[in-house]
Amino acid sequence: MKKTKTVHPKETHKPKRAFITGITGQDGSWLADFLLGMGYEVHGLIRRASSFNTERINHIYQDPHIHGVHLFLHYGDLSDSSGLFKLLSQVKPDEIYNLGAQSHVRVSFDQPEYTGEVTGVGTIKLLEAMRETCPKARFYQASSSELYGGLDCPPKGYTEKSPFHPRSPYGVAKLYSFWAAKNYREAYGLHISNGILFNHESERRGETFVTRKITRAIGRIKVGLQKSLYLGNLDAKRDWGDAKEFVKAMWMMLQQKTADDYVIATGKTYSIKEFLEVSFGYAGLDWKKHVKFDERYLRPSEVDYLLGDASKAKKAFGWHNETTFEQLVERMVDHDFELAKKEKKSVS
Ligand code: NAP
Ligand code: G4F
Repeated sequence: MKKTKTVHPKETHKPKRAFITGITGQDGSWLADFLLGMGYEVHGLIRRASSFNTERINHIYQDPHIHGVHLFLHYGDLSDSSGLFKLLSQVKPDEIYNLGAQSHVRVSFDQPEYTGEVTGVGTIKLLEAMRETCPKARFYQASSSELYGGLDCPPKGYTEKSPFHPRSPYGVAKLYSFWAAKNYREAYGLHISNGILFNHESERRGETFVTRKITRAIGRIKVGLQKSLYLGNLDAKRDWGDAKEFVKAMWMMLQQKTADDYVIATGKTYSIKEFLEVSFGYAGLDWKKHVKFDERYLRPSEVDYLLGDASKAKKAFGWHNETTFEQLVERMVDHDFELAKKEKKSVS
């Protein structure tokens, strides 16, 4: 990838400070790994829960009593504006990454109002806190290809100029956040960028999203812990990339002199059926013998087709994906086979 002109934080005396909402999620955990590797001091917002929700970041967590710690976790919630305000005034970050969200599209139909509160209005709460307490910070908003809705896709994929037509309460909430971010950039001259990211997956993907649901099932079928896998619509197509590579694009956006909006995608699209063929095939299994249909996984309105064109990001800061679809699938299958073996051991 082309190098950006930014000075590497490790080369400066004072480390740059980042604040991440959603640090316990797939992207937040990869981004924290990446920023710590770049010498950043990382502050993450975590939700108080009655059970541990920090599994994805346990490997980088250090006891705060130890000298020289670079990762700090703070309790908070995107619905709690006074808490966000207090936190940002204490932390005074150089960069803010807003990744926190109720991010499941199917669930957003069951919890539309809650999704609107967190995934939509939560963003404006954070933007207001930034405007009041640290207006010089740079802000990344986790926008989504769900904004496009899968209709009238140009042959090379959706671009930053394509019209939006969200097809779920999640998409509608993300649309609100997209425009809130853009409006705060225009109205107040703040450095705020939207990353319009197409689907990105990894071995840290939540287990109810379709790719990880499939690779988890493959591992469990292989070791004899499961026989069938229940899925919904197998014909939808997604532009699936590697989450590890996608979080780097978030950082690259914030290193640009001027804030802007960028599509991040691989430019290739595959159906759920194709994902099943490649993943089950790699594991030496026939998906047709295991996959069953369950209508509860259908959505009242579906996004049938997603393909993204990331030419603008490539031209501006040299981002492009490297991991192929097959490499990503194989990495996830391998990981989840190992996980299933451990699971099997613990129950036998
Ligand atoms: P994820 O794994 O579902 O993580 C979501 C994160 O948000 C978790 O850390 C979660 O905390 C946190 N969160 C949920 N509700 C919150 C609240 N009320 N206050 C504060 N934090 C809250 O999602 P992801 O895949 O990492 O995606 C990161 C962001 O990118 C999300 O905004 C998502 O909508 C967006 N996005 C994702 C993709 C994709 O393909 N992955 C594509 C485009 C955009 P808990 O761990 O406590 O649940
Ligand atoms: O894996 P999914 O749930 O991801 P979806 O709906 O594309 O949303 C993800 O990507 C968005 C970016 O485009 C993000 F903004 C969002 O936060 C999230 O990360 O579903 C993918 C496809 C859908 O067409 C769905 O109908 O898989 C289909 N599918 C078929 N059976 C299923 C299932 N999806 C899930 N989750 N579970 C199933 O059993």
